[in-house]
Amino acid sequence: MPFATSFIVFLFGCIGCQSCQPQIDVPDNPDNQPEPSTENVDTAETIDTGDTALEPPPCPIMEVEPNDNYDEAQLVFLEKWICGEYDKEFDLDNFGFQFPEDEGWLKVWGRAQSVGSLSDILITLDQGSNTAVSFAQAGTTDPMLIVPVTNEEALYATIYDQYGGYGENNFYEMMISQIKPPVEWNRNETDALGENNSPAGAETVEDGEIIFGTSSTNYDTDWFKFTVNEGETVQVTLELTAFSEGSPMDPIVYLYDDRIFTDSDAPYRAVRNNRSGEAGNLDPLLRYSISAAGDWAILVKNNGPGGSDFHWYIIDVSLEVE
Ligand SMILES: [Ca+2]
Ligand SMILES: [Ca+2]
Ligand SMILES: [Ca+2]
Ligand SMILES: [Ca+2]
Repeated sequence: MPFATSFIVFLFGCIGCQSCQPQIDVPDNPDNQPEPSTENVDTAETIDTGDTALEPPPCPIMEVEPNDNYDEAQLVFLEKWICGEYDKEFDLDNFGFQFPEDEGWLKVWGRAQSVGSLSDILITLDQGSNTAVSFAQAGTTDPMLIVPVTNEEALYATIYDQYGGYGENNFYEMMISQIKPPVEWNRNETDALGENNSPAGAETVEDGEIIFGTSSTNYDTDWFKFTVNEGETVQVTLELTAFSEGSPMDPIVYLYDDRIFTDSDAPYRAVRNNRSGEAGNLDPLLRYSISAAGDWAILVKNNGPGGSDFHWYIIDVSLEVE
């Protein structure tokens, strides 16, 4: 883990050093992907004293302005609270960091409403061509993103008040941390080249499969299929998990009968967008009873804007034969 090594060298090499110019090492750094600012980060309170009896300081990392674009992004560490404020209308606060392992899961969590701020905050996360945005979670306007990442390129988190509020009552706290995967699955979709982008390319699914997929572009469609035999009745249950576990995706799921394989305009038989009965949960649960023999198709796509490797979902497929 070359980055981890350099990170430690950087961390300890900089303690007490006022002239350090921390840089994120961006491989093949393209011109449109500037490195974070060389502004000094206040490391005074980021040193682990090993004294666990004391309450941790309320804010180990204070925002350093100017940080209004990626050129000026403030280099920050994972697992530390970052605190900042909006001192002008539409103040953009950018923070740059590197993921410490080859790949894993990242959580970016912002707090404003829940800590008494007047701001309604929004967080965007960028890495190379991947972009995600979070406006809110169920039950709070405070955003959270949980996404799979790699360490191939620098990551940037931008946090701002979506209505441009500013002043002493407009502040926020943000934590960026490495976490374990929020969900479990037992297979992946096959979509590197858009193989499943049409009913003709639908992937066969079986009862009990939990498929991990991404809505990798604005136009990505993920098709799956299964067969109902003559004389069978099948209780179909399709449970999507994405938004409720921090994905920026708003999944929608459709069920089609075998007409879709010969007629792209064939109507769907069922569709679900949100979880009925759970206000604010965008993850659908579709139940449908089938007694018509033949091939059936499932379509999963993003019902919201955008698409990237950050826009992940799992679909838990239950096909119960009665
Ligand atoms: Ca600010
Ligand atoms: Ca700023
Ligand atoms: Ca896909
Ligand atoms: Ca696809």
